[in-house]
Amino acid sequence: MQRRVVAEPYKIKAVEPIRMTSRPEREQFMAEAGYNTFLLRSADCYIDLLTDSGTSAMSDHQWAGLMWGDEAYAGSRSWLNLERAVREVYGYKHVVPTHQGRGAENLLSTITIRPGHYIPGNMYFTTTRAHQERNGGTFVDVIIDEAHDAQHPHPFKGNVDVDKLRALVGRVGAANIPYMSTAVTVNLAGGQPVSMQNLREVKEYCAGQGIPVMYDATRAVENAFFIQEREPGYAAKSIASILKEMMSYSDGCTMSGKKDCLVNIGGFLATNDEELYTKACELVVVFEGMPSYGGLAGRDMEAMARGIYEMVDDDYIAHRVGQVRYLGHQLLDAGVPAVRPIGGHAVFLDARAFLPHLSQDEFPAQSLAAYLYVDSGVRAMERGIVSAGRDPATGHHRYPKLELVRLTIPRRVYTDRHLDVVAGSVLGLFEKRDTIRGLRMVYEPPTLRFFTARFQPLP
Ligand code: PLI
Repeated sequence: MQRRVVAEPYKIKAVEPIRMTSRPEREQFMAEAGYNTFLLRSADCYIDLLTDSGTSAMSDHQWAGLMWGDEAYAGSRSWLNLERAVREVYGYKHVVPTHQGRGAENLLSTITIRPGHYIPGNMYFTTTRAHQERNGGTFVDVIIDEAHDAQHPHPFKGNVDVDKLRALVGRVGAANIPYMSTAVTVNLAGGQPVSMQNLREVKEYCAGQGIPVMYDATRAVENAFFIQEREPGYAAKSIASILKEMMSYSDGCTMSGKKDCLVNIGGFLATNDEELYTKACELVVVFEGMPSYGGLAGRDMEAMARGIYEMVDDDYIAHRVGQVRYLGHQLLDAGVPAVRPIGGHAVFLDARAFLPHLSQDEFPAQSLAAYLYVDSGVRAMERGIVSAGRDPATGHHRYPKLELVRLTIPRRVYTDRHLDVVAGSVLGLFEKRDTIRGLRMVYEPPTLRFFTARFQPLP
């Protein structure tokens, strides 16, 4: 008898055609793009798993919200709806809208970080660290060691190691730490969650030291799902109530609405701190716009407000994470090395283990992503040495332990059948992995190099 399956908690109302290209075409496109998947045209990608950022399919209710958006320069109804949604669903007092997550990171970093400051965080994220460094700060990784081990099965691999945090405070002093930066979930660790217990402990410790806790809440709903699934005492609680409790152990957050909030653009800074809020309102007008639109059209704020209520639907989030897992387990079951446990937004191939014959200087993850595109038109993203960039102090490459290719699943966009195609292509490459060669970098921009760097194949 067939096992009961859980299908998508939505049906399809509009479709966007996609096109398969020929292998010679893809070889040419990849060469023209300098072996950097960021530089491909989307029309040339059959299944686009570059990112889950801004690539979600909006609901009919959100699309209706676009038409309903209030485009008034000041005091727009859509802004008030967004403010209310953030207050109700996340529980913060104050909201400052921004054009996307890095706009909020810019506000937070510019307001709080001074040269000589240290910012502890549970693994770096590219744009977050770039803003910390731009303001003279130094990022310090205080994630648990297990997070750097692709194969470790820890259920909450995003957890902060409170001893590492304590050691940093002992070394540099709490006065030199403007805030603790906690990401829920941790993107570059593989979309790994932080437990409620850890969030509570970190807040308790930081409160004792007078250090504010700021979340990167970009994928906090996915984190809430893992807490519901894995942490004792949470199985019967709703995603909405778990999210609220998570947020209660922070003083505020930066947010890229392009992920959890199911929109194509948008973000915000939220906080319970009056002084940070006042300063953010003063600064946002310089970079983004009035504190009542922050670089967003009224329709974008309306769509984000509606997305915020949709994202905490228990069926939606269970399906979303389940679909990522559906792909991940096909690969793991066939022996393909990927980060375990499978995270919330993506399957991360372990390029070190996949291509043990390549050194990290030969950019194994960058190369594997290029081969995958040429094989099947599937676009993935490097998350390894190229993304890690150079140490500003020494100018040398940073060598992250995790050398990964991210297969990122957009929300409500692809069917399981598309993911079967992806799995088939990865499995085919795994069978002939010995033939995969490395790359050399021929162009490198000074910051966030992964976006525009160019490569050539090694002989
Ligand atoms: O792309 P933004 O500026 O809306 O958000 C920046 C950002 C902040 N934090 C985290 C955890 C992110 O994942 C993030 C953006 N992520 C992208 C673009 C991604 O492809 O993962």
